[in-house]
Amino acid sequence: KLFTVAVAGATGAVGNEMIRGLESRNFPVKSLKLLASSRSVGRTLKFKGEDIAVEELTGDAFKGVDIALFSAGGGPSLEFAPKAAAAGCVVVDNSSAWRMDADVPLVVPEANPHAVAGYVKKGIIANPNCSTIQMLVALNPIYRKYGLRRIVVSTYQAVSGSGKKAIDELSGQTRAMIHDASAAVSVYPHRIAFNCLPHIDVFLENGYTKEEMKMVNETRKILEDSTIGVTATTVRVPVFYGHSEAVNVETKTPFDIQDIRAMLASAPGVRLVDEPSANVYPMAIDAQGQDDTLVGRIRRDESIENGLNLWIVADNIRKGAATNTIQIAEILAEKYL
Ligand code: A2P
Ligand code: 11C
Repeated sequence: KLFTVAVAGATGAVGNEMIRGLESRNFPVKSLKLLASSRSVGRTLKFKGEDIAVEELTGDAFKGVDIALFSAGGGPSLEFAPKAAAAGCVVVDNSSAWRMDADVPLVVPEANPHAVAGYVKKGIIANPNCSTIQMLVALNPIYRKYGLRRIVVSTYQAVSGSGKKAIDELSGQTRAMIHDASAAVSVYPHRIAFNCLPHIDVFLENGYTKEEMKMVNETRKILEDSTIGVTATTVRVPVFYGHSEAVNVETKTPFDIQDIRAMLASAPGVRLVDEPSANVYPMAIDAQGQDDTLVGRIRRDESIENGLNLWIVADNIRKGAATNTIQIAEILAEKYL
């Protein structure tokens, strides 16, 4: 069966990768609709060698569409996803707008594919935050076998997570600084070139950022386990693509470290990259442009019982956004529509 698919936010960093992913994964597309803001009307984008005109994202754009992949930001998702669903299409939304809605499934295909079935409630499925997705691709097998009491995560996140403007800002600032010129600051509150900002998304009343609380709340929802303790510090670093994470966990039951390695080596979506003696460990430059979640630096945390440390890296635009969204759409297409 072939499907009429729409990409909302098609001109953005994630939208572009969604179009490439539909093509490279050979998604059963009958026809593709590309939607963005009125600013982009008149542009064309390529899909399978053909030019497709960008149309404006409006409530009327979804007639006859079976599946809509949204990555146009939270505001447009809040407004247009229900309109798309009312028009009879299933929305897979990459924004944070719907993730914690009890009637919207939040899915990492490697961890909770069964949750896709819940799309019937609102016609919307949410794609988790990029930092949560890669962490759970790696932790899910450990959770299933040994349980998780607590997760302590620190992230090193690429600027592409903030969209195209931030990619331009890092390259512009880097160029300016190398030429001793002053670097314009606009996307972030401070210079990102040659700097680290312990600040992703907005600060909340509890002193955490929204990005940090997404990691806490989304993890519990996806694993369907509100007993897991999660605490996060999320940091923006001057990297273009690929989020890295230092993850410390405490399992519920004692684990065998060789078993953890063996499990991760065969876990879906994971590539074990862990030969420290040969300087082999996951790096953002190796994660970029591919779909695996790279896991390495696997070692026992000797300061507590049942403690484990890992270093987890993935392409935030691919597995962290576009690829995970398309994988959800693939489950929909194969099993439900
Ligand atoms: P446009 O290019 O027309 O502004 P990024 O995250 O890389 O900045 O991309 C954001 C994507 O979301 C772009 O495709 C952008 O379209 C789209 N977008 C942003 N705001 C809106 C809006 N209010 N209505 C429709 N599309 C939007
Ligand atoms: C970042 N994780 O790297 C963010 C981007 O909730 O979907 C995605 C924000 C979200 O800035």
